[in-house]
Amino acid sequence: MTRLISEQIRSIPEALNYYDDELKTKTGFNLKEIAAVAAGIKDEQQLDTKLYKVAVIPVTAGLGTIEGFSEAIWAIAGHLGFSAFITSSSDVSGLVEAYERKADLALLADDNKYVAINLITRHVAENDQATASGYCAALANMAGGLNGKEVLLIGAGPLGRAAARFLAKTGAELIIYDLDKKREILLAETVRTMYGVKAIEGLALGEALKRYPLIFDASPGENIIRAAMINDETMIAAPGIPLGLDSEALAVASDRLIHDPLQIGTAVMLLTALT
Ligand code: 2YJ
Repeated sequence: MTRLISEQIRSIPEALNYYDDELKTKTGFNLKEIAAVAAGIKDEQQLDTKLYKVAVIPVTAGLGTIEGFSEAIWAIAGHLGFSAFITSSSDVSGLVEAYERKADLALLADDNKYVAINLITRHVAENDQATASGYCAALANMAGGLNGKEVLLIGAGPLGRAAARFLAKTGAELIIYDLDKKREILLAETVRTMYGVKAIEGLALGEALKRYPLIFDASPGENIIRAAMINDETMIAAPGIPLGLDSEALAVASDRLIHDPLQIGTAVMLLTALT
């Protein structure tokens, strides 16, 4: 899993309203609405998020805290209406503080795992699953539904495997690509046998990109999607960090691209942990 860096997340708090507008234009739904769809919450208007206290706990384990990380996820929780605070201590003391201040939910991440924990019900929502389901909902809305459509899934790591499960549930047929051919074949087999959905493997990436305009990029590959491989029908859900599109491809697809480092995943985690 790629560790985020400050430059990727610094502007999140001030850009949340703008991001809502962008998501609404591209998918018809804002951040909270996409998260509600992904979390299976039918009537998002009825969900009074301000009743729930969210404690954001900085974690120093591994490579330490990332400047701006706690502030970014605190801002996302606040944007969804939650009563959020960042604990003044980190790690175990931060967890104690979360309980002492009667938090309902805790958000915390080390270098490998990012979770929302419902401190009352013990429900744990994990970032890969939440990100995959949120981006799947966003792509489905952008494309007017995925049932019976072919989706190219790039990346068969933890995020890609989670995405395959959510995409299969929409009724999409999958084309799986990974640099690691063993992982690619294994995921295609899983999709066919466990999810009962058509899945193709074995295509070259350039060929697959040219043939299939609906793309879920769950890979950490940089500049793997180039302008010559896509066109004005291409729609891309790209939770992978860094972004897979090079600058020319970005110019072609930016109006039909969903990509952010934390917002959709965090929003889905919070709403999922409530359910
Ligand atoms: O508390 C802190 O500031 C740090 N311990 C945060 C660590 C953040 N973790 C990561 O960047 C992981 N790779 C998970 C990110 C998930 C984004 N999809």
